[in-house]
Amino acid sequence: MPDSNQKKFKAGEIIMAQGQPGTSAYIIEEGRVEILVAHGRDEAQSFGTRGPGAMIGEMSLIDKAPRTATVKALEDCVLLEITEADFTRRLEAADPVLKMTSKVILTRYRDTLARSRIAGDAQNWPPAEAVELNHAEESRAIDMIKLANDFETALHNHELELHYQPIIDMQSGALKGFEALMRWTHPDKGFISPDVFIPVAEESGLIVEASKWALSEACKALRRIEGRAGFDHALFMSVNFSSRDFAADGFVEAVYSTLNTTGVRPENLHLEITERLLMGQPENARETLEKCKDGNIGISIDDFGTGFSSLSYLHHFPIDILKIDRSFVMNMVHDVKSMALVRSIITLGKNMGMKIIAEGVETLEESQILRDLQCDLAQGYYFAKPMGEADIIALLQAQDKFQVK
Ligand code: G
Ligand code: G
Ligand code: MN
Repeated sequence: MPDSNQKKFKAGEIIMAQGQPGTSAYIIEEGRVEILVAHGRDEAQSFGTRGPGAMIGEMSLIDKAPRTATVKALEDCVLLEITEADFTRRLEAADPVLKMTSKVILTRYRDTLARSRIAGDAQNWPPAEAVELNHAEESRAIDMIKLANDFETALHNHELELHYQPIIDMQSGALKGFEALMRWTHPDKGFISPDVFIPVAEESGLIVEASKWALSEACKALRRIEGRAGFDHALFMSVNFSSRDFAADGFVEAVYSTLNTTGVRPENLHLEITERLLMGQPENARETLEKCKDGNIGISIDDFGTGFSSLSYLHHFPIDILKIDRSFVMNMVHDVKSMALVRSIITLGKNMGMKIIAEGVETLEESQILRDLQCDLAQGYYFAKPMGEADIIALLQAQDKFQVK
């Protein structure tokens, strides 16, 4: 269904009539309209005119209550219709805080009009307080704002920590690098899963600051780990980034600056991003990735295969590594379709000159299968869970090889 239908009105036609129920707002594409408001039995008064780019009838987007004004076409008009259904669908997809705010503003606007009697006979509207409370109760906004505020405090109070999960070479069993994963221990609520706080951090925009911290911390940790375990510029660190990070000003410059100050070589940093990021802002992502690629930074696609994207995008971006989502790895032993997918991703990636990392390897059997399929690298609980820096150093001092077959 198209988002907005074009509607045409001839000069002199009434587009909406005061007192009638409304179900659409319009954006004026061409022409001018006049806004007329009548009080009781008095003759309608002009409230002014509106031209191209203006929106009319917006309050009906929240409810179907009566139009507060009559709008008449002064010239032939072309309008883009935004139906209540279009708006509701968009609002459902929006950040809960934005959603609640838009509803409250529109409700309060209507209430103000009613109280000032500008809009004439408005006795039938429910009191704004009741409607607004309803918006608040039905929305996730309150929980989200609280969690976002707590997350901001966490960032400044060092409640966030990084854990590092080893990534293993499937031929030699050698440890080649790590994925840095954010961990948050809330002072009252205890451990909070990244599946809960990462979306909140993304929606509030706090992820940008959190990612900067994670990048810098992960790079510093990599140098410390290498120093303590006797590796020199031999291991890589993979850091997760969200689309918010990519959209932020100066992202690439900040990454290079962190590499400079920490002494990590660009080829030993991998940016881990999702297919969704690439699909969501393809041109911006491409430019950003090209700039990273020019300096030899690695690019990995996380959760590969779950983004229901077309494969044609793969050659559009400078991608080095595909990470097979753990759902396929977990199911491949029992499910022929998952096995076929794992096999196809490995073949596809290799044919395109990429390396493959399998995620979520939990058993020796899975490791053996992946090795036979020529998968380059793997991570998962079978080899090692994500762990703190001290545990990683202890692990590396005790062993630098893992059993893969
Ligand atoms: O670590 P697991 O614990 O459950 O992580 C869940 C999800 O959160 C993973 O998909 C992981 O990529 C994401 N995640 C973990 N740490 C970070 C981070 O530092 N930045 C971003 N953007 N996502 C992260
Ligand atoms: O960004 P990504 O979705 O790749 O995040 C990796 C997530 O997978 C982390 O939450 C990590 O803790 C988790 N993980 C890593 N290895 C395993 C595994 O073997 N099994 C399962 N179930 N989860 C894993
Ligand atoms: Mn990841």
